[in-house]
Amino acid sequence: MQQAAIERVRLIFSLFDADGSGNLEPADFDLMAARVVAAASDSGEAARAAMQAAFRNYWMTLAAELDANRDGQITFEEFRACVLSPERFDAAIAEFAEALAALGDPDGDGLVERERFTDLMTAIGFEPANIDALFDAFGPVSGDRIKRSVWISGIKDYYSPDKAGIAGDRLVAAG
Ligand SMILES: [Ca+2]
Ligand SMILES: [Ca+2]
Repeated sequence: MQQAAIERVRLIFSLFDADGSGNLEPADFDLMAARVVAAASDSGEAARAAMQAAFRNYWMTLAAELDANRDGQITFEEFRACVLSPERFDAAIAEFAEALAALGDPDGDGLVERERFTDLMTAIGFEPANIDALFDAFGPVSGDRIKRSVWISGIKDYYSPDKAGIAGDRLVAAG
């Protein structure tokens, strides 16, 4: 287990606790889905619906796999067990990654502009300096854009317990 992976898990838990209750509940995912979709108001209806579905499925996967005491909430102690069997979350994370990156690419050219990336990542709750550092780490091409596929891979790496020294660690670094 990489310490970096624990730090990534800790950060994502704090952000997913969108209502600040200290635990994850369905309401957190509804709240965050609404925020993220609001940041992509010019994306198509299907892409926005796919993002909401991805958040819902992600919660249902977490609840099924991690809510050890079946109280309908996931504590941090329960959540951190996700690193023990990451393969159980691969499908939900892939759906989430594809839906998010699709919102970042409303014109469908396979590239995501920095401003759009920043809007979406801000909606999730990441810090501005960390968002910029991550975008730079993703290797922007001409026009200050990153490949949608690179972002998707980056999200999957972020949730991979065995990965260290990845672009996504920029999100954990103190701004
Ligand atoms: Ca909560
Ligand atoms: Ca629980």
